[in-house]
Amino acid sequence: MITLYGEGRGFRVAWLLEEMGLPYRLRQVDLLNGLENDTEFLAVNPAGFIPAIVDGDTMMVESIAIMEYLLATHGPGPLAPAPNDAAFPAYLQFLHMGEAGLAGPVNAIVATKILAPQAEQNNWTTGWALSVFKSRLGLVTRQLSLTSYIAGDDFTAADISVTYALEFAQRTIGFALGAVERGYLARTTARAAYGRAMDYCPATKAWVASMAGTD
Ligand SMILES: N[C@@H](CCC(=O)N[C@@H](CS)C(=O)NCC(=O)O)C(=O)O
Repeated sequence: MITLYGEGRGFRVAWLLEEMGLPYRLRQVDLLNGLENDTEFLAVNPAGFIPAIVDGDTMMVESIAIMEYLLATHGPGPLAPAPNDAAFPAYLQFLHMGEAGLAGPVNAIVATKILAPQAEQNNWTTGWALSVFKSRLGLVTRQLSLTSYIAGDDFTAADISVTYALEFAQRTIGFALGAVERGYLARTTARAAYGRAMDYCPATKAWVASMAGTD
């Protein structure tokens, strides 16, 4: 049985596991209270960030890498186009861009908003991070004006990566998405596996509920 440590970006992993029908258990990790005493988790990821997984003898961090691992070892199935599929380049590009170009830069803004002294909250770096997010979002918009999903006409794991990033930007920095992205999120988040993952991730569910009406 796969153990998933932590929600946050662990939601991507839970959603993928639900899509793939793989059994797993969620082990909560509290990053803000008593992390230093959570020896079980720190043995898995001494760097102390989430998500992480344990699958037999395998321990991994980085949500996108975990998704690629799960698809390669327990799949791939329809969520990962094969290299000879015309959708493969866009799939790989947006699978990674969801974190590297979208959620990652937003993280810098969120951390600054939460942790930085008041006088340092609107600094050059957060402006730069926002401009990186917006420029990559332009590529998402261009693709979604051509196809229903981010790598073509079929839902793939890249949609899990990008959907998480767009919702993350909405919920954390109140980023106002355009009509194309909002229509896309309506399609991806209507999936039964998204709903099951949400039901299994209480912190994410509570967070979303607390945001209701603020999107
Ligand atoms: N690139 C990583 C980012 C992981 C990340 O930033 N996780 C956040 C929660 S979603 C976290 O643990 N932050 C605390 C820290 O980095 O120390 C991934 O995709 O898994």
